Amino acid sequence: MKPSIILYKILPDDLLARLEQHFTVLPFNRLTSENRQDFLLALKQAQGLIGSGGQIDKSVLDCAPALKAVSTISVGYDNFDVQTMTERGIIMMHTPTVLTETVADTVMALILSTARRVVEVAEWAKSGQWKGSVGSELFGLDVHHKTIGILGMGRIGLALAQRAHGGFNMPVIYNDRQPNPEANSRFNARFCDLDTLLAESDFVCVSLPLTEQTHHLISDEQLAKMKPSAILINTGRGPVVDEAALIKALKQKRIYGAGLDVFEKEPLSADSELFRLPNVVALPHIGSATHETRYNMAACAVDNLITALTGKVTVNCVNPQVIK
Ligand code: 8YV
Repeated sequence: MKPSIILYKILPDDLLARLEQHFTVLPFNRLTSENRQDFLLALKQAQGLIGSGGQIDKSVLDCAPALKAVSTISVGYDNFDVQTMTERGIIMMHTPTVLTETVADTVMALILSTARRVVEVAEWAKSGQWKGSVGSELFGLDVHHKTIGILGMGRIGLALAQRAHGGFNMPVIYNDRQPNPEANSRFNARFCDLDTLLAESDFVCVSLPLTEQTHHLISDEQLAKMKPSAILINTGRGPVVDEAALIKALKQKRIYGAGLDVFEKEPLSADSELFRLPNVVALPHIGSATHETRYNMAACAVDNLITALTGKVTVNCVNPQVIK
């Protein structure tokens, strides 16, 4: 008999078929409060879990006595209780690498759209106000040759440094737990402490995962250290930035603007002030959302689950100590 797995995301037909070759698939399009009881019931027999979105915490894991592997269709795994999974010998897989370039493109899109006020000016033109050449009240800021400060020099940080250095002639500075020799040698990037990065950067780009250490890493004190002409970009995780502090800094024009793809609570409420501030570009968490990359992420997650339940895991495992 094939092992049972739960799928909580809609997959392209070919990927669903790939899963079905190996497993009996119990599908939930996505996890909602309405289907939670059915999901918890199905978990009793599931050996695998694959999807994205939803909180897989201890209360969920307690309902999953047969669970052996979890495969998230994302690089981030802050919504999983990995510690409990590790204690119980459950393998946690994720999808790094396949989305790196696409997310770095999204960061550049936010840098360009905030600095050059792309959304604001396009709306202005669309509303019929374009009667002659634009005046200085609609001018933006240059991007090329400005200093980019990257918080988190992982895969995405490196891909961003490549774009900024090679494409836009931007000096790159960065902060992380430790220096990244590849960033230094390939992009002449300079490792510095957080305070220096905040004080010197024209663009402060957050590319960090959410952990206890990164929660509200950017708050009042840090925003106060940024230049008034600087722009904050967050494509990592919303809670790394204290949103109330950011809104205050933006309203008081203590910083020039913000480009945000992630928020403390998603979906961001339509009432959020972030949607009303002209110096903010707020995207609905589209960092990896292209046809190609979302397909590649789903394919990677499917292969990850098949490997975790039927083969030998060598890559993409968050808690390799479980395998050893
Ligand atoms: C995903 C992400 O789009 O991979 C991540 O960690 O934040 C995004 O790429 C998101 O998790 C929805 O699948």
